[in-house]
Amino acid sequence: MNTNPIRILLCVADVFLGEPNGVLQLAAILKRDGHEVKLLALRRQSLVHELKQWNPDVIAYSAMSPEIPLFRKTDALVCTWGKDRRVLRVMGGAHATYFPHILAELGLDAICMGEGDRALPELVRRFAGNESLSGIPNILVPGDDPGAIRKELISHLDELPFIDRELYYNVVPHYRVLAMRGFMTGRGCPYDCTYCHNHAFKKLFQGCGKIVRRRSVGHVLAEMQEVLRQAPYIRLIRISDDTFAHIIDDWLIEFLDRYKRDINLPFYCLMRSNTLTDEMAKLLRQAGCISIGMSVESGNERVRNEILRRGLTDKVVIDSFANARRYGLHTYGNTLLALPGTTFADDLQSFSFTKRLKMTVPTFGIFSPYPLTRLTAYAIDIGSLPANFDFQHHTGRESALQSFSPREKRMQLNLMYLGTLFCALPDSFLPFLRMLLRWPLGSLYKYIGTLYLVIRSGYFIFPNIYPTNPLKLFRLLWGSVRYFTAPKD
Ligand code: B12
Ligand code: SF4
Repeated sequence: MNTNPIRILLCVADVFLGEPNGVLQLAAILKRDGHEVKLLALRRQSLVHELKQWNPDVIAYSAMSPEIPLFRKTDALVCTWGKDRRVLRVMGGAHATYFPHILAELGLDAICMGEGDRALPELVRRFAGNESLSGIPNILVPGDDPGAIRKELISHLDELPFIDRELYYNVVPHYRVLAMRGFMTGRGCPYDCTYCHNHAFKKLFQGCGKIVRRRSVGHVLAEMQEVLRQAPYIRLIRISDDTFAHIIDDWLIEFLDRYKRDINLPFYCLMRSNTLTDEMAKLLRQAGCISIGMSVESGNERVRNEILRRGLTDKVVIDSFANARRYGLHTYGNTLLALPGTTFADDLQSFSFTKRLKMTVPTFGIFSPYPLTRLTAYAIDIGSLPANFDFQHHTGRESALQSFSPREKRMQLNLMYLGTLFCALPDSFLPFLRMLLRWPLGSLYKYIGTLYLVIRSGYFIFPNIYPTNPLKLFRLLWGSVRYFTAPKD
């Protein structure tokens, strides 16, 4: 127990229908050390009010790259408020991990590259004791070389306390009625898809221990049981790992077996086509799985494997969705549009391929470049992005690539909004879709498409989790539509 409690304000840009695991994990650890912690969602709550009323000692930002403009404004307010105070300003999360220049750019006291579970409490301890902040693994302070700092991974995830969900419900009390809770059974992903952060993470933390780690089955189930005791109305468990069941091993067999026995609730998890064999689909179904997330990303085999490095033939993808259907698993998955090295014709091919898969809820997204990923480097190499591309200012939804014309960018956005709906319609509607794509009605399509997506996912992917009270239901649905359609900062 700490004798000198510190007040830590954990700031995220926003929260959505799922627990923000990273910050809730950090909160639980900091509280275990005796500190006071609050979570603030900047797009929903007043920072100024919180600063004045609560007077925090540590302002801890958790940021993704597109959120940086919002954090820049936030930090300016914090600096003004804190100019005569002793305040520690630290940033962690994906952006600080892959873009450490943010430390100097914002003049922060420290940033955290990678996992903060040990780093942040140690930083806070040293701040409280007026000790030097240098030399903490994963922490970069002014003057440090990002390539030279000591790095570490948490090897035994069971040593971490369960995440502090209450902080999340303090921010969004109306989400408490949702009959679904999310859990992570491990960290890391064994694959290297070029658009995702995982390969960059592996490179940064190579030699620091195992990247793909599991909690023990008992630890995960104990957390589920504790949450269910407090919220016995839960009807669905969401397993939030990047890829849940990548191999049928002893851990998975034990987990599925004990889950069925001790929890026995329907669950949703994220999968990858190569792992959803007939045997895997059957095992998941027997344990209670009712829906899975399984993305396609490109309908063109060459793009999927050469540009995205997914290592998935068309046949593997088609078979995996057939396996899901055979065992009654509803599927939710994303297909990326506007990829570097492709044309708008490839986007249309991706749409047609996705439609053929008969996915329950297919979604479409526009490729967005993030720092340190191979796909961003490729986009720069082929001249689709300038070498000095500013990740922190690309907050818009349309493609950042200069290889697409403004008209193509508009059609890609229209396809993103209308794709889910038209996948459910017969092929005879396709000429109508092509016509709609050309019209400048993106704002209208955005609302129609998002509403359809939210309702369809609610019905098939996350069933029975919404409140029956019409007012509460409306609030939740409208909240989702607003989250997806809100202008980016
Ligand atoms: C769940 C999730 C979300 C959720 C919740 C986000 C959240 N706050 O947790 C939601 C749906 C809100 C979300 C949204 C988006 N996401 Co997201 N998301 C994820 C995902 C899949 C899991 C996050 C997670 O729970 N990880 C597990 C926990 C344990 O790790 P963690 O969150 O990284 O936290 C640890 C460390 O980072 C660190 N840490 C984190 N914060 C802080 C703060 C401090 C002060 C310190 C010291 C340490 C620290 O300590 C934590 C514990 O070890 C990650 C991929 C991944 N596996 O991480 C992508 C990821 C973070 N998302 C990403 C992106 C791009 C987005 C979107 C921008 C996508 C989009 N185009 O709309 C949006 C943001 C929308 C917006 N606000 O504008 C990227 C970020 C890339 C980047 N360079 O920023 C990732 C890495 C996926 C990817 N593409 O590779 N996301
Ligand atoms: S399988 Fe998913 S989580 Fe893993 S590297 Fe590929 S995109 Fe990222």
